[in-house]
Amino acid sequence: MSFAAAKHTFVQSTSSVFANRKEKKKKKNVIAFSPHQKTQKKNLIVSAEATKQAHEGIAEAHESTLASMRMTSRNSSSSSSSSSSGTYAHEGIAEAHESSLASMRLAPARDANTATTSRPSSKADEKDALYFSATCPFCHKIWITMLEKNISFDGFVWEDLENKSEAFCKTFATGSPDAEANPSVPVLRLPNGKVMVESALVMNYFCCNDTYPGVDLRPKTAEQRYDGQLFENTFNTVVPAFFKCLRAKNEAELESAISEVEHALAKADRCLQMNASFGGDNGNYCCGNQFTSHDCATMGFLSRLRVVLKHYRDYDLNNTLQKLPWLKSWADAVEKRPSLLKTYELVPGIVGKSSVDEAYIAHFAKFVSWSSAI
Ligand SMILES: N[C@@H](CCC(=O)N[C@@H](CS)C(=O)NCC(=O)O)C(=O)O
Repeated sequence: MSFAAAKHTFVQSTSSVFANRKEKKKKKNVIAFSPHQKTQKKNLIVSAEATKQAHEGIAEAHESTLASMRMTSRNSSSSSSSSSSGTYAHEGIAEAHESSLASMRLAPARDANTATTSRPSSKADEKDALYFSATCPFCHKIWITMLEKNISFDGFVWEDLENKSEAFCKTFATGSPDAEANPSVPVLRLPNGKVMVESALVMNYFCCNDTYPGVDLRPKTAEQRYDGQLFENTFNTVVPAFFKCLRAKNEAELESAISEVEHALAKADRCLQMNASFGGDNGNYCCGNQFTSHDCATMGFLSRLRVVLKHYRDYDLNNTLQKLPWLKSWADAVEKRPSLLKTYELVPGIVGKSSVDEAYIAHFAKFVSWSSAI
């Protein structure tokens, strides 16, 4: 199918998606989380039992990684930050990036009063720490990467985002370019005290570091690197649109946000169509037959679109994928990866939910204020 034809079908399908949604709106009420459920989530503490289950379910090579995972201490009185606003650092990143490019100029000289030559410091204590959330889609990139590369890592610190530990908040402030920002996972602290933030960068640290040889997830050729990165950047424009869907306050806002989701996915589909290495006998990963970090950086978001938007907004990702054949082939390929399936298997035990879907739905509850009666 040519792109023009696919696009035409896509536009048609978009209107029928809305028609279907309006139909269903009369039939079903979206379940919004009650204040009681929210409180329960707030008080969530990963139990020793859940941790044990996670240990038991782990693949052999990854066993030692999770075997020593530890929860941080919960000293709420000294915690310097609250996450009740539900801020996602990634949200609106496309716009933020655009405006930061637009305003890129020589930085003004620092005012003598504010200039500093000292560095923010983090105590080196000979121990890696990766502050993490099992349901966070950004952390998911790193988790998949580590499983794919068979990285044995004993520094996981599973953060409860509703009750952030002091150690996490301090470490984030040490490494973030914006020390005042709401602390977000993932954050990696190395034994020498260096702190890294931003999931894509931490993921690449694990991909490019010879300490973790494993399978090479970097595309083999420069052209494939281009194609993989173009796909990753383009696919990830769905992220702010996804949050807009959740935050929508009325039907009109929701429809516009859903159009943005569909548009982002149509662009990702087009990237694959334009990529000569992709499809059929060439293989259905975004760089063709080689599974790469660009797949790791994107595939975890499919389940959020599928499960979370279905639950809160009655949006059916499968309907959209039917109209986007290249993206569907990619989704079919990456969603079979044992690494991804392993994370799905482990999530419920780590966060104390009965299924991975329930865990993801709970993770995003705080973003949904308007309950569309779909
Ligand atoms: N751009 C960041 C986004 C990270 C992010 O938004 N993480 C969420 C969890 S999925 C978070 O920690 N939010 C802070 C909060 O909930 O208070 C990245 O890619 O690492």
